[in-house]
Amino acid sequence: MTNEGNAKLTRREMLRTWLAAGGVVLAGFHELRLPAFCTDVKEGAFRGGRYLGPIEFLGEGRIPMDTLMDEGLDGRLYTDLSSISPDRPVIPTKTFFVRTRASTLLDEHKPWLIKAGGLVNKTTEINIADLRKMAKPAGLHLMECSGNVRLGHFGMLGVADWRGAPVSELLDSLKVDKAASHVLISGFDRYPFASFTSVPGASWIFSLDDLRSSQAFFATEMNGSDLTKDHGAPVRLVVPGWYGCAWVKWVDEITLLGEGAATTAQMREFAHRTMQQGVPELVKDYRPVIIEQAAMPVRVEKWVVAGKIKYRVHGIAWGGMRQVSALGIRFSSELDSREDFVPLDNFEQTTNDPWTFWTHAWTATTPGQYFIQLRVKDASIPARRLNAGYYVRSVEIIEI
Ligand SMILES: Nc1nc2c(c(=O)[nH]1)N[C@H]1C(S)=C(S)[C@@H](COP(=O)(O)O)O[C@H]1N2
Ligand SMILES: [Mo]
Repeated sequence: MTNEGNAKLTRREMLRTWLAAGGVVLAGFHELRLPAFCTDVKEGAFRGGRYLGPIEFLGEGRIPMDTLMDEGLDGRLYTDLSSISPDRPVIPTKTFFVRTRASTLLDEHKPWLIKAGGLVNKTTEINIADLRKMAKPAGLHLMECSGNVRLGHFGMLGVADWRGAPVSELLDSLKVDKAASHVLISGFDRYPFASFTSVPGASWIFSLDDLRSSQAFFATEMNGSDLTKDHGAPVRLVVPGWYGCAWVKWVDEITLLGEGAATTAQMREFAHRTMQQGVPELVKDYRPVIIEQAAMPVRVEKWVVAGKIKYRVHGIAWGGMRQVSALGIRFSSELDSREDFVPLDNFEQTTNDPWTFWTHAWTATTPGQYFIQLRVKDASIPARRLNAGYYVRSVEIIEI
């Protein structure tokens, strides 16, 4: 069974899982043929070397990856991020993570209407054809589930190429009252069965300013095709830079509200994961669910170069509002080590959204278990999750 909330493993649990899981796993031949392993090895520390295979991350569970599991509210697909590379920065729709599958009660082929009301001149219904007319290419954006868990190999994270209608344009067409400061956006939420893990209903209330500044849009297409049912067909909200919990799927209602609006059940459910202070009752006390700067390794490769074993770490950085010039990495045998972070070998961020790929060469000095941890050098950059160790991954090194 999958459980989004089950993110924390104690150190003892991790050690136990390691013992059960064993150490090094070599890749099948199909892995060895991936172009990503070959393109950039001409440069630097791995020139002339031979790739021996990937090392698996320990203590992350044995969940099937890239596979749709369960139904409805409990439906999940965890994306295997271990083979992503700069030449394929977009996750194909088929393996893009899913958190909550479409309800069997939902018929996306019936004429779909979005009810627009509240503090507007006149209550209206927006149809999909109108929305499609307003849609334009929106580019690559990253979505991460705020409950992106270690047990799912942090596979609730992905980048897609979107097309949609800007929220700001749609709001302008609605003749919004002066008194409106916020907007409730909600999605179809009727399911035939109760969930083991989630409260049904996805409604989020945004300030109008936040929606404008984030350049949010109502997406009708993903990766060049109409949205699939599980990803929110016929229309979902995309809020670039925000956690997925605000990217409402199957949008069927837009309601303009004033300052005093109360938070929705979903906002309250996600308060802890989105690092709010307590569980805010009022929307004005609920902070934007912006993804702060984060980074993690996605693949550790074992190489032999000039007769010596070397490790090549591939990773990603994502989130944040300001670009960072350097990221530090640390390989330590203790989670709370005092050792310093060293700058990543190859990291150059040109945008916060979507992700940035990086690599780093590492020679382990002794066999054993290592925690791989990253840190933003500039302490003024918000990175609470990263700094709290949320994305620490570990490997067992047998050969040095
Ligand atoms: N209507 C609706 N929209 C929803 C949800 C939901 O349960 N119902 N889940 C949200 C959460 S928590 C996430 S992380 C994203 C996941 O989108 P995906 O399944 O397309 O990856 O959708 C969001 N939109
Ligand atoms: Mo989520």
